[in-house]
Amino acid sequence: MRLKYSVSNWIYGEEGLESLCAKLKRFGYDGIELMGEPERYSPKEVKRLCADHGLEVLSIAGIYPWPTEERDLSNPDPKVRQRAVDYLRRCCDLAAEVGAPLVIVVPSAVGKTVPVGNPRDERGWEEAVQLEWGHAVESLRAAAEHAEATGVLLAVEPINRYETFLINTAAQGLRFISEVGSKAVKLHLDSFHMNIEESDLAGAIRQAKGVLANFHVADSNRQAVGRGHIDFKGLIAALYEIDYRGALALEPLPPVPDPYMAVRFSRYRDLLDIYLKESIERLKRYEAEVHERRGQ
Ligand code: LER
Ligand code: MN
Repeated sequence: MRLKYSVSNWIYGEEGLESLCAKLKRFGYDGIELMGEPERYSPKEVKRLCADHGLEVLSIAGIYPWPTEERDLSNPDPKVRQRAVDYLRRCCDLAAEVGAPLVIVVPSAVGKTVPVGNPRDERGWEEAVQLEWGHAVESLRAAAEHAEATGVLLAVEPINRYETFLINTAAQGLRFISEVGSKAVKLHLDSFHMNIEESDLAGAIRQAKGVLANFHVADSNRQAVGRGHIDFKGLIAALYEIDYRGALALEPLPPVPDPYMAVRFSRYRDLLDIYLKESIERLKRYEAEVHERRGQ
């Protein structure tokens, strides 16, 4: 078995799919992680462009920028949650139509570092976190019914404490998934966030055996693989150990605090190209070394 490599296209902001597909193929990627914007894409056109370039849509990246009244799965307001569940259902439809196996889910939203109401005391904080956790579990259960019906998985992404208050670690993600209790709900991990939150990155991967469905790659400083200090060879060895069958989706970003802001800056496009080229060269070399060592 060999890992598949893709790039999450939201990092390129408005860049069109045609030029992006050509670029990814040239760099040696197998596929694309498509931005979860169902109104923006014609599934037929996406499939045609990918087929023309010999690429697959390997995942859909749900987009949850805070503040939002549309995409917050844990929000205390039931109308906001309902719209977020509807959004996830539309993402599942998009995934099914373009042949992608999964949709990434961040409950609640990216950049929402305090629960709604911003409680200032310890008890108020605990209660608000528990409340939003429970709401997120219910929202995922509702979305999972549709995921199961469309044959798509939902992959929950823990992100670091500076981007969410709710799910930061693989262990929390696994607990959340078991509370949801649907076979369509799996785990997604991201090396950049893991480097901040996990004490043992390879150990977290091993803990997720059988549940890990997708994986984001950026180095410790969110730059190209090799420009920070993450041991990617060790991570690939752990992925081999758990017989991981998902993809490695590159998600490096320019040095700005809000990831969704970064994508509006066209001056970073060339830098991202360099990151993507460097990253795949290094990852494939590490994978070849792991492969050889395991005699596979
Ligand atoms: C945000 O930091 C991130 O890692 C994205 O993958 C959120 O879905
Ligand atoms: Mn990510």
